[in-house]
Amino acid sequence: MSAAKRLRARMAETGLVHIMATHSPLSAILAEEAGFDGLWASGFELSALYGLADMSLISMTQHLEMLRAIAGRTTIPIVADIDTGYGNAINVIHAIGEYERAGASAVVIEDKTFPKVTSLAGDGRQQLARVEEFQGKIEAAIATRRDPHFLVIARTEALIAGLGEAEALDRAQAYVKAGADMILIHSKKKDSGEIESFSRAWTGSVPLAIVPNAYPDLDASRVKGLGNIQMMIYGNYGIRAASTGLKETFRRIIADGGVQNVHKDIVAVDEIFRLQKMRELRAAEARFLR
Ligand code: SPV
Ligand code: MG
Repeated sequence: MSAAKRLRARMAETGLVHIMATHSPLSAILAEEAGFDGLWASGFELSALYGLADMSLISMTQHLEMLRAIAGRTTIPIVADIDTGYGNAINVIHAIGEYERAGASAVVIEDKTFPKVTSLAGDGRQQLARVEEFQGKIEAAIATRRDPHFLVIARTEALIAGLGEAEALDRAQAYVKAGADMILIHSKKKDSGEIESFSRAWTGSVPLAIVPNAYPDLDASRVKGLGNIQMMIYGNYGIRAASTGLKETFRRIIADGGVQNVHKDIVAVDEIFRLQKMRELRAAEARFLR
């Protein structure tokens, strides 16, 4: 069974899948071990990993390379954040082939214009593509996928752009007409009212995905009560958690004038060896090195 088929099966079985943001194979391994249903190959996280803003500055090649490395070290499905699809519908055709071959089970394409600005920036320039143009991208993605289970998720940024619920609903319905398997509805409001209202108003034939970054109080039990939402993507929690750990540890080493205190509070080298599968490699050494 393909990972994409497993992702669909898990959604059908549980009604809500939990997808964790990753920026590296190590963060992806930890997410899989923690029990997430899938991984989000986040553009925001990878941009931040490079010390860059999420403004179409990293290339498709950089993102693909990381996704390939993540896929090589994990088994759970990967949802790829391909931003605007790296150009027009022709670029989308190219991207879908590459991402599917690299090991993605799903892509999320957003209806902004290239180059995009990250959605959560307070005064970000949020320019949307024409509906027909974006429908062409969705149709191109559907026509290109090899595995029929590979999910094409259309993300509307209508609420992010301040265009209101009616425009968001119209766009979402237009994207379903173009063949989208799911709609990702994004909001940067600090309370979840906008998302809850959209979810209640949604009468489309496909389920919704959300990224509760700006409105963290909307947890799984409340999401289940809303109906319609079948995927929660924890969009920037991997890189924020990593930054928290690094920042505090680095601060303490400077303050303490050495590592004599922090070493007890961070994972031991043996734990990193485990994550690196050192034991298996040592066994292979014993077996094959002569
Ligand atoms: C990402 O993680 O790259 C996302 C989610 O697209 S957000 O940054 O909230 O737009
Ligand atoms: Mg993104």
